[in-house]
Amino acid sequence: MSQSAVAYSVQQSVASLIMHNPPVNALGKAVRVGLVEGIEKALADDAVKVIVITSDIGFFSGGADISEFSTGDFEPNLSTVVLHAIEQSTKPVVAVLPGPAFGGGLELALACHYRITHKANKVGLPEVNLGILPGAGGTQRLPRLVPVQQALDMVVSGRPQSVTKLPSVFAEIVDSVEQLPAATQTFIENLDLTADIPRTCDITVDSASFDPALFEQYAEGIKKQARGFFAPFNCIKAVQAATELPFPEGLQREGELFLECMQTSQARAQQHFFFAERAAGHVQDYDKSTPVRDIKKVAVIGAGTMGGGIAMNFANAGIPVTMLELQPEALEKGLSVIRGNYERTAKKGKLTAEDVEKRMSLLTGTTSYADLADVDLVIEAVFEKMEVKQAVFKSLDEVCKPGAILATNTSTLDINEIAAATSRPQDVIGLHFFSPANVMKLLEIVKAEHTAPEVIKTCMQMAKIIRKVAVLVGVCFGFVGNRMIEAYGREANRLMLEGATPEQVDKVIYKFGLPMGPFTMGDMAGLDIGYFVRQSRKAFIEHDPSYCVVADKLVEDGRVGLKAGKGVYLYEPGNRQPIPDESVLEIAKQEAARLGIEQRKISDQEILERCIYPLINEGALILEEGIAAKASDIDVIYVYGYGFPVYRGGPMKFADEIGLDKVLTAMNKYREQLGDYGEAWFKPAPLLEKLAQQGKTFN
Ligand code: 3H9
Repeated sequence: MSQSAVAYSVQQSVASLIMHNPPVNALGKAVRVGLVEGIEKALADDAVKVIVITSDIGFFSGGADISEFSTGDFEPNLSTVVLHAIEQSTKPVVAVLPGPAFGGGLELALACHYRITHKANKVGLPEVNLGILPGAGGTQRLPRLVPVQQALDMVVSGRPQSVTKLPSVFAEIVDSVEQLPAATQTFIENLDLTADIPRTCDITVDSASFDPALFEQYAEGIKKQARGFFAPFNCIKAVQAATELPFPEGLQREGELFLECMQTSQARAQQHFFFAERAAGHVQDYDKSTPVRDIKKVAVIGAGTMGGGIAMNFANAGIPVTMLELQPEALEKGLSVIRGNYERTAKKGKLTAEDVEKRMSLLTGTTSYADLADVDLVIEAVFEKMEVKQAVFKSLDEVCKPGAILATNTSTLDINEIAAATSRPQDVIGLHFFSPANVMKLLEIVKAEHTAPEVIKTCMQMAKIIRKVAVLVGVCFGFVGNRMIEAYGREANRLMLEGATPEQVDKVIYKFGLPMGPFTMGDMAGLDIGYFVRQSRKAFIEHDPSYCVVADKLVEDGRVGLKAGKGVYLYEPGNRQPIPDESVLEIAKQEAARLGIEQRKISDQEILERCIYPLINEGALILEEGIAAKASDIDVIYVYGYGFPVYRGGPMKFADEIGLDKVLTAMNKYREQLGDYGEAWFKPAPLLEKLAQQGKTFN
């Protein structure tokens, strides 16, 4: 018989409601029903004097069941029915938290009359990350228990807090989870059952305890970091309501603000993204029985920016890394850059001097391949040229022990060809880190034709250890992320030829929500990178004489971007602020005339559609080809690797939200409008056509 979601038992006048809904005790319908029934039973039983709500799994509760949101079935309502019944109980209710309480889980605890937990526990209200706000009284009860500023910080940032930072929330915080049962028993024995029951809703927020200007200032303060987001500002309004309105009205206001958020496409996008991120970890290429190899020692080939960043990930996770460079000076330089990085982090107070030394001690340098004989994983991060990479892999094949995983960090090259340079293609895989590799969360794991399932599984698990979000993809030029970005960069460049200014294009994209537009990004990365790729892919672009011609000219003039003080924009020494340059517009004008392209005023809407829709279209081709297993994987890659706004859910979710029929119509419109160019680049992917015609979505 399956265990019920809330087990009810009575022992020595204490009724226990034990939630059991693995993996995180989400407050789905069964749990909500179980809690209400439990409270009713306990109230009806004269033998019961005290009620305990707790859990028998690692979590107290991870909050409302997010997968139920799309069903619209909220009955019995968590806030107005379940938590109301708990708070209004005429018998004291004690929440005992053996593990974390998030979102609705913490709201449940706050509606109880007493809370007990242990020092190592954490709680939080992360709803803002789902595009909503705490909608079960969290914004009303928390400011009644902790200083208003602290409540605001928790609700608006969504960050979990150590329970030790919230002493006023808990009746008792014991040293360890093992002490909880005994501490609970003693606490209950000592309860004065004749005393008034302390209900959070009866507390009034002391208006003298905060500055009334706080809310406006807070909204102003988060304007930059929360740019484009809707929910954080509603979070502030909800907390403000707790300070201005009696509890019932405040709760009603919270409900209105919650609903307002829930109805936005941002909420749908962010909730999609929550599941997308987790779904990326569910892959078909292996199963539970697939073995995993130990990764206890790693080597990185190449101590440049990329190699150094990759190595730091492992040192940060306590895994020793050998860095190989053939030139001792390059090795020295690489190691000193890493030290400099750590020391800068320490200066900001995020690492101690001891941490720096510990991490540096895990990094050793070598100039000899022979020193890699005993490593479990090697990641190559050398110059992006097939012959160079193949030579490295040949050497690795000669020295590495059997079973060592041989990975390449290539961003464009064919991993099957690299694998063919070895006698063990089953051990070869792509680990495509994004720059700066020690910061960016994304890791594209690229399986080649012969990569063994256990190698894939080991790398997927290893990604978690080094705190990356891994997405498994297949081999093609640029894999998923860079293959799609090519379409976006190409279109930005073409728009400049047609008469848009770089500032206009960058502004449109920035307003859409990316951290910067394509021209600012290109200058920052270095225009020579794209130039080099174009040189090696002439066949791919030869049918389009307009392909990035302005960018090519700039690079040939030495204008390679920020590092040269000039690229598409100009830069003053030591300043990253782009300065528009008329001479670039002049080049665009001349090139347009040479190519017979008539310059015109281009609307912001056209710029947005022409940059984003071809990117989505490429995503559709990638799905059709099986390079990505699911649309949500592409979304994860774009949010974590390219700064696509999470409140749009990623490019494929964005397309779903606006409607695939609209994307298809626009693709066809530009295909017609742009003549040969349109024919070359705006042909809708068959999958887009099919789904649009069927009224379906990518996700
Ligand atoms: C809310 O409470 C609204 C209320 O204010 C108002 C309501 C009226 N629902 O992350 P993991 C699944 S909104 C459904 O890998 P971890 C997750 O998808 C909620 N499913 O584990 C995954 O499934 P799968 C506010 C959920 O240990 C599995 O559980 N709460 C939920 O690394 C394991 O998850 C939040 O925003 C859920 N609430 O991290 C907290 N939570 O195995 C959201 C998890 O099929 N959750 N799942 O892929 C989290 O932040 C993390 O999951 C948590 C555990 C920290 C709890």
